[in-house]
Amino acid sequence: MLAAVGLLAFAGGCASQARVDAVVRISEVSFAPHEIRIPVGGTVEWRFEDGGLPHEVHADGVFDSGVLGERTFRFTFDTPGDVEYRCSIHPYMSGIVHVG
Ligand SMILES: [Cu+2]
Repeated sequence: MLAAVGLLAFAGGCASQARVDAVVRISEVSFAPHEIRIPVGGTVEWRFEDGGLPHEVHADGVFDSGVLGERTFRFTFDTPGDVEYRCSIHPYMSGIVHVG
């Protein structure tokens, strides 16, 4: 019951935000988890938690977070398919979103 009340309070506080279907943490120069699956229309949130080290999450022609230090970036995927993305600053950082 207490948990339900807490969840309602959280949802109320974020009423203007899209629901987040998956979270990817950016730390130690990598994306975790590397691979995620979301429904069509789902939103992914990337959390930049690498001590202020800048990263830029980028998928060609789909989205680009811009260079960020400690912030979050969200993107909503409206098209089914697989979207591979990388960090523009560290090209060996990569991840994939399976949509649908
Ligand atoms: Cu990076």
